[in-house]
Parts: sequence; structure tokens; C-alpha cells
Amino acid sequence: KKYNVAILGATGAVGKEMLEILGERNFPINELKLLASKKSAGGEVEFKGKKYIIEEATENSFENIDVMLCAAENDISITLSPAAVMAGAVVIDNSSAYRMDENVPLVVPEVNPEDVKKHKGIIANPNCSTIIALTALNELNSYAKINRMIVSTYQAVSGAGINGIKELDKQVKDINEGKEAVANAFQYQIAYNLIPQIGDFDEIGYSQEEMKMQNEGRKILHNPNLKVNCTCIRVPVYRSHSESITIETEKEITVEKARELLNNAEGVKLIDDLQNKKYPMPIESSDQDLIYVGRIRKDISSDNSLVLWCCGDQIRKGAATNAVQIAEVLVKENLI
Ligand code: 2RA
Repeated sequence: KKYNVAILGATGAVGKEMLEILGERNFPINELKLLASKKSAGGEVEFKGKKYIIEEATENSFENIDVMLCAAENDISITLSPAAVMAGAVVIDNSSAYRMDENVPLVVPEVNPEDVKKHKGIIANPNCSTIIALTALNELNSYAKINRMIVSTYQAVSGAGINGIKELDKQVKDINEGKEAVANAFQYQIAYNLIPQIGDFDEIGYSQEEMKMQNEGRKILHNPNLKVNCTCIRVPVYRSHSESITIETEKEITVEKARELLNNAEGVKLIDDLQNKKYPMPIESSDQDLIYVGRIRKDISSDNSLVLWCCGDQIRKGAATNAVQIAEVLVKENLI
């Protein structure tokens, strides 16, 4: 069977990647509809030898669509995703608009694929840093329940889309030519700098991005008591997020056991060979879908506690690939 697929936000970094991934994974497409804002509409895109015109997205864009992949911002998703559902489509939404809605499953296919079945029209794609962390931790959590996570993220500029990537490039060039670095996509200069803010801060000093790790982690792991302390930093790296993660588990996981579990974990590549200086790095984890995990060691400051380091491509597994994998679950379970 083939499906009528729409991509909303088809001209952005994630929307473009969604199309790439649909092709790469041979998702069974009958008709394809590429939707964007009025400003971005009109462009031509080639997909599998056929040319498509990017159309302006309206509430009437979703007739006969089976699955809509939404790569648009929250306000557009809130306006158009319900219209797509009304027209009979299942929406897989990469925005954060519906992630915490109790009627909307929040899914990492390696972790909680069964939640897809509970959808009422919309399925939410988790935040990129959440996807990367939980894909890395999934098998460890299955072996010994994680009670507490301490996470520091080092988030690529691609998190701010094409403009984030372009800004890093331009600032490096300008600085090397002795010019002033101009900041637009980020609060400050990102070239040769680190910015400890992703999203607005709440009243106790946590950023929106930091609270996503706790709130989304609890929902995806079905563990409302999961304790999470997260610090999210923007770093001058193109497209892979890196994360330093400490987990406290209900029973001890030895380093050897952790390596064994991760060596066979879905969606994970274990790179942990210190003798040969082998460990995950963002320039190596980019442009593919596995989450690279390494630097596994016992937390010498606490019992039943393990530390690891992971890197994952934010645009692919952190967004586009995860969304397409959810669509594949819909197909496999005959839910579209
Ligand atoms: C970021 N996770 O990295 C957010 C949105 N992609 O900016």
C-alpha cells in the first residue's frame, strides 16, 4: 500500500531533511505535498525524479492526506495540525505545541513505540536533546530503572535551523576578517563562544530547553517520578548535539554490563575504547542516525550511578528521522 504524504514546513532544515529521509528509507509514498508559508511557497523540489512545487499551506491543504509531517513552528502547527486531523490525516508534529498534551503520544520509536497506538490524530516528536538522551539510555533503563538523570547538553547551532548554521559560518568568517560578529539567531556571538541559554528562563532559573528533558523524559519513560537536572548550552558545532549524562538507577549497572547492553541497543553505536582514544564526537555522529555512546564509567561520587557521553545528529535522529520512524510504526501497525 502507498500513502499520501504532506510535509508542512518543507523549506526549513528539518522539513528538507524529512523529505531526504522519506526517500532514503523508501517510505511508500503515493502522492507527495510540500507545504510552506506564503513567503516560502513557489519553489521547485525534485524527489525521486519527479518535480514538486512548494505550495502555500492553508487549512484546506490536507484533503486525502494520510500522514502529515509537521516541521513548522508552534504557532503554525497549532493553526494547521487540527485542520489536517479534521481532513483525516495523522499528524506527526516536530514542534513542541502538543508534546505535553495528554491526548497526544510523545514517541521515540526505540523506546515507546506502543504509545503510537494511543494517538487521537496527532503524535508528537520529542525535543532533539530528549530523543538523543533516551535513545542512548533506553536499554539501560530497561535493565535497571533510572530514578535520576543529571544531563549537560552541548547543542549544535542547527537547533536554530538553517539560520543558526549560517550564523556560525558568517561569524567565523567575519571575525577572521577582523569584522564585528553580528548575532541574530542567538542571544550573543556563538563563534568561539558558549551560550548557557536555550529558550526563556522560568522563575527558578531553568530554561525551557532544560525543563523539556524532565517533562518529556517522564512522559516517554512512563516514569512520573523521574528526577532530572538538566543544563542546556549552545555550542559552536554544526549539527550534532552532545550530552554528558549521569544516571542513578534502582540497581547497579556495572560498566561491563552497560557496554554489553549498549552494544546491542537499537539506534545506538557504542564507541568506547579509551586505549585507542575512541569515543563519540559530534563531527563523526553527524549525517547519520545512530546515537554514538561512549566514555562509560562508574560515577565515583555516588553508588548505583553511571556516567556516559553521547552524540547524535540533531536534524536527523533528533528530528526528521525520528518523525519518519513514527510514520513507519503507523504503517507497520496499520494505523493509517
Ligand atoms: C534547539 N532543541 O536545539 C532546540 C530546537 N531544535 O534549539
